[in-house]
Amino acid sequence: MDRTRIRVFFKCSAPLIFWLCLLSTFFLGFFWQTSEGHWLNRGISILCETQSRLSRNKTDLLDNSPEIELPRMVYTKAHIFKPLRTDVLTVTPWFAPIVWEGSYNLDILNEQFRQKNMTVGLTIFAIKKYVVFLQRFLETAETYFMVGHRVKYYVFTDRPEAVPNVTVKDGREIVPLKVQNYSRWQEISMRRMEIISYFSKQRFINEVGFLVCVDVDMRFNDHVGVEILSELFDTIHPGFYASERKAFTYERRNNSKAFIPQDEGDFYYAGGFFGGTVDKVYQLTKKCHEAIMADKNRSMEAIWQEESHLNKYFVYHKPTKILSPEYLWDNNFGSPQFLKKKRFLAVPKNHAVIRNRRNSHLKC
Ligand code: UD2
Repeated sequence: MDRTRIRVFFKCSAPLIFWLCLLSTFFLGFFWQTSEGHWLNRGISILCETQSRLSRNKTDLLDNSPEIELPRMVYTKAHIFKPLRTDVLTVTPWFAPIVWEGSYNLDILNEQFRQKNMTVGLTIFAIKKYVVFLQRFLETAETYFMVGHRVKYYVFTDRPEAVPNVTVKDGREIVPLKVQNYSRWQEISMRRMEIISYFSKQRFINEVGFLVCVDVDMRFNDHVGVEILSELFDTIHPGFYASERKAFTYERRNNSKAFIPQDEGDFYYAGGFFGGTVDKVYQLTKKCHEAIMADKNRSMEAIWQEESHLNKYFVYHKPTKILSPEYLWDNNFGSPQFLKKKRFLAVPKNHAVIRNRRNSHLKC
């Protein structure tokens, strides 16, 4: 618009603007008079009330936040010049601990967790033939998983009647939850994200403090306890703990939502053992599910299904704790020296029988 046009525009619309302002002042004055400013006062007082209720809630939180106070405990003190492990990385550059045997004091962690009075939820999926893994999984979990703490085993299955009747200790419970099955194993594996996010909102948030989400074709072989718990954690995949970035089997097609460029990424995380607080697991699984569906709408499936999306998520939402491969091992990878414990082991399975699939993970 040139200057002359602007001038003409203002000349024409000035009287209109004038009358509009006059009218609004009149109506405002009228309402103020009749309601004695009531509606405005009320608005302001609601705002103030909400504000003060919020700050009161915060103050209440300050006074009532639970205190964790340890009893007298006798243990060998840490020494600044004697790192607990010298052969492996025990903290990431963003200060998340990496959990290895010998890097923590379980008595302190157990006492702290006990005082929080929380239940841990363990999610497993046993759909179609995978129900055969349940008996051994649950029995070994009773021996090694969160011993001395309250646990809910959430068993998602299409065959609740096939969930074995394993005896569990006091404070522990097996909760079969019926879900549909899918014809492709890839779909079953990926849908875990959708189901975990749905149940986090519907149920888990009211029942447990932490969620641990694992594969079912596994067995516990040694202690797995509260040392794993944190806001958001995952496990370093046993096939890639010493690999360079370029060897990670991240999704490399840039039109997939799981795409990770060659120069990004910290570790290759396993899809078979992750967890955190319910809100953080909800965020993670929801986002992964949405990304999976977005790929599906473009007729794409990430190279390692939800594991690829999980790895993408962790590039931009750094885990607050990382579990070493002690927490997810496969004897096909041997017994390297740094591995003091094999806590959670893959059960050898005949892929051709249990489902048709490739074996390339093992080769990497
Ligand atoms: C890897 C990952 C797995 C997942 C998958 C995606 C590890 C140790 N495992 O496992 O978490 O990311 O790759 O490709 O990193 N399931 C059923 N019924 C079926 C098929 C699968 O219940 O018919 C469930 C079951 O809980 C199983 C899980 O899905 O443990 C993953 O499937 P898998 O263990 O056969 O996949 P795998 O071994 O390649």
